[in-house]
Amino acid sequence: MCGIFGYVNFLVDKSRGEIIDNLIEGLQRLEYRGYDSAGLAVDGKLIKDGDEEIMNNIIVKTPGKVKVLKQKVIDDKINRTDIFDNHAGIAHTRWATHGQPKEENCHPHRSDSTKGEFIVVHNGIITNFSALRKYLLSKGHIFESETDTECIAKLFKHFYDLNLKAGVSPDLNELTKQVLHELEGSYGLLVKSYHYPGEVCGTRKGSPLLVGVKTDKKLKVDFVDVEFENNAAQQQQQQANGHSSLLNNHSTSLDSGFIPVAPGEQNLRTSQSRAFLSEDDLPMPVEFFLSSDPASVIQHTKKVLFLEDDDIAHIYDGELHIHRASTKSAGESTVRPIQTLEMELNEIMKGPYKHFMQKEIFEQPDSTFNTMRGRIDFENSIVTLGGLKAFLPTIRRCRRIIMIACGTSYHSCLATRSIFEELTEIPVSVELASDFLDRRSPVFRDDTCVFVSQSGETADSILALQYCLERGALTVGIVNSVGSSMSRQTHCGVHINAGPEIGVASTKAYTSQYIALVMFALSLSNDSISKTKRHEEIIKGLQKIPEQIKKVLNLETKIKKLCNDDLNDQKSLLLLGRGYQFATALEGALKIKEISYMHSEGVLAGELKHGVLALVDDKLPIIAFATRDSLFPKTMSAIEQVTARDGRPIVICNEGDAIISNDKVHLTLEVPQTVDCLQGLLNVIPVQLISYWLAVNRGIDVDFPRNLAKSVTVE
Ligand code: G6Q
Ligand code: GLU
Repeated sequence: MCGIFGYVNFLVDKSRGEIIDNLIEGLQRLEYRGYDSAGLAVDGKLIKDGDEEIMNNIIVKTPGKVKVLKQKVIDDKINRTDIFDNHAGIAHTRWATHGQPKEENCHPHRSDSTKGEFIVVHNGIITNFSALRKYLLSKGHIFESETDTECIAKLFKHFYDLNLKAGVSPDLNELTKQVLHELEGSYGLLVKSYHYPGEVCGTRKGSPLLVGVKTDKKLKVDFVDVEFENNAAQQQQQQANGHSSLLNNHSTSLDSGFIPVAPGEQNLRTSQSRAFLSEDDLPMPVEFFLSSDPASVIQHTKKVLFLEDDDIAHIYDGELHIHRASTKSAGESTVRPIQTLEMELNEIMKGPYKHFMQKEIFEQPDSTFNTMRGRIDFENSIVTLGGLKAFLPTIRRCRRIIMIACGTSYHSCLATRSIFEELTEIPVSVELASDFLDRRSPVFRDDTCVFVSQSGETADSILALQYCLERGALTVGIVNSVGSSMSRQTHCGVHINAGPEIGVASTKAYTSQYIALVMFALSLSNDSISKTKRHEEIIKGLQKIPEQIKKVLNLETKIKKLCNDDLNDQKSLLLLGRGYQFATALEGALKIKEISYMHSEGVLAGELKHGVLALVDDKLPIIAFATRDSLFPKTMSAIEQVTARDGRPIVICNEGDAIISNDKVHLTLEVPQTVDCLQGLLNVIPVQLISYWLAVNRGIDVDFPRNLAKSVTVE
């Protein structure tokens, strides 16, 4: 989990300063993905190396956030004025998996400390790195870091040298294929090398990567052909020699067993990249941006191409070529579309807010509206979800629905499970993706598996998705990020349209996922006459939600004071809820602990008496959700149990509800009333604000809480 960013200019003059600024700005927009270290690599100047002239590299890297890197670039007095009309720069913001955030572990990593022939940035985990490292050490490579990534850089040099020894000067794309053949695990990675000036290769497996394209002129076609390898002969040769991988073959016989790039491949520079030629079929000025997230390229271009797993994007001479690391299988797409992003730059700017999290909390009247826009006909009480329509009959016939997600997204499933079951009369189970996989839970062809994710890239959820696909189940994605792995790999689904969520603590995605799931349940049951009244009630309720959220947001001043006066110095906090509000309690507790680092626990009110009550005294702060629904009397009895032990709960109740004599309640936070199954959409807002203000009061960098990252692309 991290952000990678690359920038290539061709026939567009750029100074080194401008190139570095592009890389740093790109990293800043990716920082939410990982922020323990940052680094970049750009070209230096031509130096003599024996008879040869080579371009040396400038690598700047440092633990800390991108602003520390920015300062380091200034402190290191990197020359900004040299001009390049063709250049490839790469950059990285890290969330460490192997090796602490120390300078030597920061990316980029290099193949060797003398010349830095190959330079790599990587997102993900190489699971066989220990074996590769051992092998490469035995071949004389000297490691400079504790990371798994470094073995990738070393492998590039290793294979490059082996090819040269065999008399072949390999193409960067072919070399990348040889390296990928050795890697196990997940990666999004970029490589540059002075052997290939102005070129970059980017590839992915399990971690996101896309290419943004900026040209003055219109592209000739809005797709790029996939260049499949015609490697039958080479494969046969490999099989004959038993060359499956270095590690299977790491005896001394390696060098003799090594198969260099096939001679024909070295000059395989056919111009199949039709999109990038001008009218007269000559290359045109172009800039390419490689990134983990479209939000970081939007300020430059809206034209992007999302890479698939095993794609290798090879950029050189102003062209983008897509190759495959694996051989072609039947039915595989032969093109990658260049899409136009709908996102606007202001959606990823903080505007007047101090933090993205605050902005996203306050965006909820709009984001919830956008989730419903064009999908609900409020006048006739009809819900239409275009991405699901064709699949509804199959889903209605399914044996059960399994909702699978992690963290906040899991809570949105819990929050809507009951209304799903009530409306569809199909049994619904809700699973944490990691636990679901650990159990190897049985899944069948007549199951419908619903995957809920903001990023659409969460490794646990993607693995669970692959598991369900392999077992033939129908898969549905409820996803925010358009173009993400999950939205592409599921059979059908709904984009929640909440807009980019950048704060690590998920807020607006939760309320939009919640609404998308309710709309899903409504459309599954829209032909049921017995449910008509309930449908109408829920749809009327949904219509009012954006305005009601606005009202709840007015509680901010009261909440700020509560945090300042009463909660700031506390060590622990309980949240009590039952029925629909149990999910709200869990979500509130997650928000509070991840952002303010205060221990907090969501407790099912009915479970209080089975143990948790022992914690209650006159000091422990407790937040209880006591809005009106059928379980209200039971929630009240839980509150009585608390007050009888001198507890003074903070109660979230409906407007004007004098539910308990004032001296027993510490404070009430009143929210408008809505339909029972939607009440959680309003009740969660005060706890989002509590977590935000607790964190601000404690001086925590709200958008970048320690040890976390927005998109968890590692298992
Ligand atoms: C919560 C976090 C986190 C998130 C999960 C799942 O504030 O953002 O719990 O919900 O990591 O992420 P996705 O929704 O992107 O799959
Ligand atoms: N595994 C690599 C490391 O620890 C990459 C981590 C990341 O994705 O940021 O350096």
